[in-house]
Amino acid sequence: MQILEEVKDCKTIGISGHENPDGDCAGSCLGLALYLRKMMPGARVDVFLEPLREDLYNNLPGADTVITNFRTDLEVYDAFIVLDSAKDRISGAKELFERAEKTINIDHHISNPGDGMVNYVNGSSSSACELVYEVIDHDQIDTDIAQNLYVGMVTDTGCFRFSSTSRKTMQAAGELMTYGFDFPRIVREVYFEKTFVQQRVLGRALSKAKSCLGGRCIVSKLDHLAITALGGVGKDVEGIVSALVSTTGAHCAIFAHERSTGDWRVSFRSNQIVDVSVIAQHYGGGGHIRASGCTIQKNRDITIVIQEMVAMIRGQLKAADELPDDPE
Ligand SMILES: [Mn+2]
Repeated sequence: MQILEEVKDCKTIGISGHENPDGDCAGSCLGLALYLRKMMPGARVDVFLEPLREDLYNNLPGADTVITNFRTDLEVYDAFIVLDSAKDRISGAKELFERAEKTINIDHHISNPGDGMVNYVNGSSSSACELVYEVIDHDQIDTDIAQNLYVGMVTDTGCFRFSSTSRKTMQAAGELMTYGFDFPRIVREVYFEKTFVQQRVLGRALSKAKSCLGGRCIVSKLDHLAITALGGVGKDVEGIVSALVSTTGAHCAIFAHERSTGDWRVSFRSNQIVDVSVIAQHYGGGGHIRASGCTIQKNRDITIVIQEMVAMIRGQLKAADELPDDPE
């Protein structure tokens, strides 16, 4: 892959990724930045991202160099590289990208049209970090670069569980592991750990869960008061719907939580058969076949809306002949 040949004569390079940066976004930006700083010591390489979550900040070498206010004294960068995103989701970096002399876009989202003058978009790749690994010279990788790329692969593959995980992913991750960073601790901190408040909110959601359609659909909801009473805020419900769908016999799960505005955010997950994107779209939301979401306005009765959603899932399961006894 010759894509980095494009920047070899550049003196100033900007790098950015999507808003609300996750492990893959931040890991790919920082991994590539550390690599370019090493390979091109005369060049200036600036990374622009929204502030990183604490667990990522603590585990991604170079995180302290990220420019989080998107301010720079440079009018125009010689090259600007966007990773793990199209240009429409890079918040404050969009103008810098559009003004740059040369633009490069590297991404693994199939929906990305390729927003750079040079593009490397591969929808079958597990992560942007796997793509960065492909385009850099492996002889120049060091521990800090390896750690950044490893974090992105771990987080975007759900710890090497999702179907996007390939032999190539595992081979790259296996190679990166040999650089000697403390991967058990890092994986625990960036992937498995929850705050005490998040654990208690999860526990509340699990204890309130209902089993529908003979155990094929698991449903739970938390109103705003239930979350705040445990000291939680909106982001503390992340991961709850995944926990619900990890129930033996479940095809899918629905989790709804009330926002401070009174609106309800509903998340769907599906293991197989059920296409939850259709259900989210019916309510004005969107997403993928196996993961989607929508917002229900506060003037609607959420209990009745969820009953309608379960009825739609019943229809899909019956059509697929997966509900032979049609239990209530
Ligand atoms: Mn990604």
